[in-house]
Amino acid sequence: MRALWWLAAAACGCSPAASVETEVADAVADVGVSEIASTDVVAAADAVDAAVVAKDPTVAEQLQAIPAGTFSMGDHSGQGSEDPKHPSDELPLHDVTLAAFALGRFEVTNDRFAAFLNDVGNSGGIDIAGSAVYGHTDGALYAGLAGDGLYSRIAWNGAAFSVETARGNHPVVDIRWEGALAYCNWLSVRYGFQPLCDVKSGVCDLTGHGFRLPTEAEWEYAARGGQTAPYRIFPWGDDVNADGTLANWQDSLDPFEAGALPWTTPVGFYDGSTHAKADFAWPGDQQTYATRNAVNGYGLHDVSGNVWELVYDWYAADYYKNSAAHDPPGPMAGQPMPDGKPYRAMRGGNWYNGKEYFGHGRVANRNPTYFRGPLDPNHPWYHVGFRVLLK
Ligand SMILES: [Ca+2]
Ligand SMILES: [Ca+2]
Repeated sequence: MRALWWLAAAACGCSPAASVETEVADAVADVGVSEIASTDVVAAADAVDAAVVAKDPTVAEQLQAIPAGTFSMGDHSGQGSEDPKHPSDELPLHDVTLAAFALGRFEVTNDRFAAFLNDVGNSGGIDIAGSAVYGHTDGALYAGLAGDGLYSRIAWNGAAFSVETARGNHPVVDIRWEGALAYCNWLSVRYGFQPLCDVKSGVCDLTGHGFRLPTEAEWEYAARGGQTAPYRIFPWGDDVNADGTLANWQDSLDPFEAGALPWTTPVGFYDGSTHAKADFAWPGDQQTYATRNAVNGYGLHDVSGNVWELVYDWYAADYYKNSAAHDPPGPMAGQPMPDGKPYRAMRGGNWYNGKEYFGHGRVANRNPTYFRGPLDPNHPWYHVGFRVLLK
């Protein structure tokens, strides 16, 4: 992982400079909002990559430029009715046109989220109460911590946040949508942008330049990795991952399905490598584990499985009937779920459940956080994370 990271940084041809955050902001600001071109996003993403490498050489928000384009959003395989809890939410198919953006190649990790908490904690941006972190000014619950019963691997010792050994490169879980927004705002400020999201109101400026969560449309478009002729079921194609070596789904037999929960895999695990226990300290008995390469056509890892990925949108089952055709922002309000409350959407499936539904990991699959968040019958939120978007 480390070697690949440095190679990727070197390949971008950009040299980390002290003023690189300013350069990034300038690079993005120089292009018109409505006319932002994929090449400009590439330059911005590479520059941010370089800035991240310069500041945080161990782990970083590697960003992948996603070109502008049009695709047919929804269920192309006829499997969108498989989950009886929300059977028809992937139809009708509808064309969506998106401006270019950049998306994190990986789910946000425990190390990165702990770095965020330590940084904003040092500046008084958060409050800690029990085993939970709240925003200081917005009062929102951002994340749970170790000891809250929801299997966070980030701990607070009264002075600093730390991550349990061998869990740093696993995706963060037990976070909330508001915490993801706050993280994106932190990245925006860190790299020279204005924060895009008002955590309290839950509104993000979707046309502004900076970091935020992807919309459902941006997520699905990126998840497909350019596969539109024909459309495919999964980020890698139509292979149903019967041997479990393409993605971390429920009972996929990876070497992390033992020991302490959550049974996440390190981000980027399914890259075609044969991994060694000695390198990962996994709890399973296997000395080696051969993965297949599940990186999608745009270079995104773990799009299917590992952790659910929160998106910006409210969840509404009928949204596809009246979605905007260009850069749809999602419904104005969430559809009330059985408890009467609206919920945000999430994508990509997870390690914990949905075995009968391909881990909920089809690229078209939609899911409200209702079922896997607070209303999960067992352990809410321990399978929910996110990845960031830069636009
Ligand atoms: Ca698994
Ligand atoms: Ca995922």
